Amino acid sequence: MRETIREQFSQRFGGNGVFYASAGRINLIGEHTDYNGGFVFPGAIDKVIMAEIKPNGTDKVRVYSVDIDEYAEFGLNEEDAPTQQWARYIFGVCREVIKRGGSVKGFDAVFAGNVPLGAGLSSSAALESCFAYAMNDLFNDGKIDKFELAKIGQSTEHNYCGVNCGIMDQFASVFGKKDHLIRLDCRSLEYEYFPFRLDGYKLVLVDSKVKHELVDSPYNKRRASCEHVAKELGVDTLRDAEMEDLERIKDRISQEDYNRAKYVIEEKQRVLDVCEALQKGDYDTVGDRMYKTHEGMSKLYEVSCVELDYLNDIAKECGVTGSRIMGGGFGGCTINLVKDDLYDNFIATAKKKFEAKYGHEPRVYDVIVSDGARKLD
Ligand code: GAF
Repeated sequence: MRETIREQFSQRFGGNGVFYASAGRINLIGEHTDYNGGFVFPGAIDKVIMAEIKPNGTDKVRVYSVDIDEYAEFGLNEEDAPTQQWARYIFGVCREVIKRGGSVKGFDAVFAGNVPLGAGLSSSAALESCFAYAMNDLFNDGKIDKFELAKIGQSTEHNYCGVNCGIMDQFASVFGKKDHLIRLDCRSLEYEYFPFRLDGYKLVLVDSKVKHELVDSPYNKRRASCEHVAKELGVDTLRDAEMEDLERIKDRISQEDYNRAKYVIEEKQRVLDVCEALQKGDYDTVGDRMYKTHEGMSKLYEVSCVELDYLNDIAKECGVTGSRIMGGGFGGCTINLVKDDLYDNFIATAKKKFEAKYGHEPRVYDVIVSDGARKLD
């Protein structure tokens, strides 16, 4: 990847720039809890976006995406975002740095990546944090702290891409650390690194390669439901709600909103259970909570789809310790905790059965928990 970027950079812009990278993420548990002020348990992975960047002495940004084979350029004083979605992420990052009083000058960039798109591994957060990190290093003497870098990515999603996401993806991309998951309290942004080395188990992602259109922005609707229930309860976020509180207002809210809130309240506790179980090496409890999360995401939060439910059923049949849909939902991957000796059978069965039913094989990624945003030597 690096050679291709370098070749494209010197052909298009001449000379050499500095290399930066940032990573996609997994999340062991804690889905849709981030924007509810709850806990999440993600980590950065060994799938990255890499960029070569060089200041160009103008007020223009010129960028080429190797994977999409498209070029975009925009002025730093322009209000209008570029039309290409991928370029909007970079435009948004520049605007957000400037909005916070930081400095961005014109630059040339070429980037490429191997974070699968639309798989729920947060390629967009990887792109945002790669450029946020680079803007900080190149134009701000590294003075923007890592919390702010994550928030720059999150605000880019809110203000330039129409997704009212929480902080999890950008936080994991920026703070990711090799062989560690991050237990993040999304209300206070206090975090703790948990060593993550699986003994006798593998963590594998099975990508349905299905991406259901997010017509009407169901993600934002889920968030709105949660905020509505929190308001009815008189609390800031569902982090402050328990099941008894929800039961108390049951008659005042719709069944749908009740279900959404119930899922979030239960998920909050599951994250804490998994963190504790992981420290004890109690993989059965970790796995049990993963299956429960899947069920909640499917039946209560309704962000799964038939293909992912099917992958989850196959995992269960194959004796996989834990399996669940990962990320925002509506397609993408399941994350699976599998005993080493069951791995081959699980993968073969998942491929065969899924293809027989849906006409294509799912893609399989073994992931390694790795470092997040960084400058490369
Ligand atoms: C997406 C969002 F970007 C995250 O903030 C988070 O809400 C996640 O969905 C669900 O846990 O990845």
